[in-house]
Amino acid sequence: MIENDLIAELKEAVIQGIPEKAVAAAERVVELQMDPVEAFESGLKPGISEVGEGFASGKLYLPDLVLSAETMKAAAKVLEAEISRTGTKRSEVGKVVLGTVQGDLHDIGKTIVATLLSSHGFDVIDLGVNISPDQYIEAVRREKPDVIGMSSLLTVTAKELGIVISKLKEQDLREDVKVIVGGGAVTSSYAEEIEADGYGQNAELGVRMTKFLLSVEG
Ligand code: B1M
Repeated sequence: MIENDLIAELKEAVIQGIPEKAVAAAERVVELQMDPVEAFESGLKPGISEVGEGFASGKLYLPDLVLSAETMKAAAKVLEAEISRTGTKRSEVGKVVLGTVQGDLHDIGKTIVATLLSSHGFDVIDLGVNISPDQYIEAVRREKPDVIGMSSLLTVTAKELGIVISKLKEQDLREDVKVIVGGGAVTSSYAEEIEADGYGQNAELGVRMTKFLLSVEG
């Protein structure tokens, strides 16, 4: 079946680090009107996970990781444009400030969460990567969001999530915003431990959690 072949091709392209191949497959996904989120989660993501495992076991090196990440980003851009194009066009249902925590430069997962939230009608302020607790606090004061979303991929940066929550409490801002956390370094039990309001194992579940916390239907 063409659809399964394309999913496999996306995965292979990321593993091999060939952006042209990944972009071509992503464009076919769009042409065939396949679900872009599904293509991201079932094609690109397992591809980059496999590369991550190769890196962890010493079979692959940092340049391999960089090349595969660039490949993934190139294809993700095509899918993200499609997610935005086909997204629900309606008045904003809530405001979300999003970022990857201090010390962490991984942005692929956070960006897909941002795209998906926007496509569901949320007003998303993407702060970027390496966001310090003070930057989150400033953004809460400035933007008055309903939700702060934080992503952490590194074990050493996961503690930053708790630090931001403590700072919110210190500054009497904790009651003003819901906090949702996600990323490879985070588990639901860790989210509970640091008293986040919600956890998203993937982008789709992150969006569902955001809607649930803000009582948004659909
Ligand atoms: Co990095 N890296 N990396 N890396 N890298 C990991 C995370 C690692 C697990 C790889 C490994 O060893 N197996 C490992 C961390 C180990 C650990 O701490 N336990 C690691 C390491 C060690 C490092 C460096 C230290 C390597 C070095 O320099 N020696 C370095 C650190 C740099 C830094 O951040 N300070 C580094 C660098 C890099 C690259 C720059 C090469 C590149 C990132 C490029 C970029 O993002 N622009 C990179 C990559 C690509 C990875 C892996 C292979 C893939 C990450 C990714 O994009 N995944 C990763 C291994 C892995 O994850 N399997 C690895 C795909 C993405 C869609 O998934 O981000 O989890 P994810 O997002 C998901 C969900 O988690 C969820 O939705 C998304 C969609 O499903 N989600 C949320 C994410 N955020 C959410 C927020 C929400 C809700 C859901 O609500 C707010």
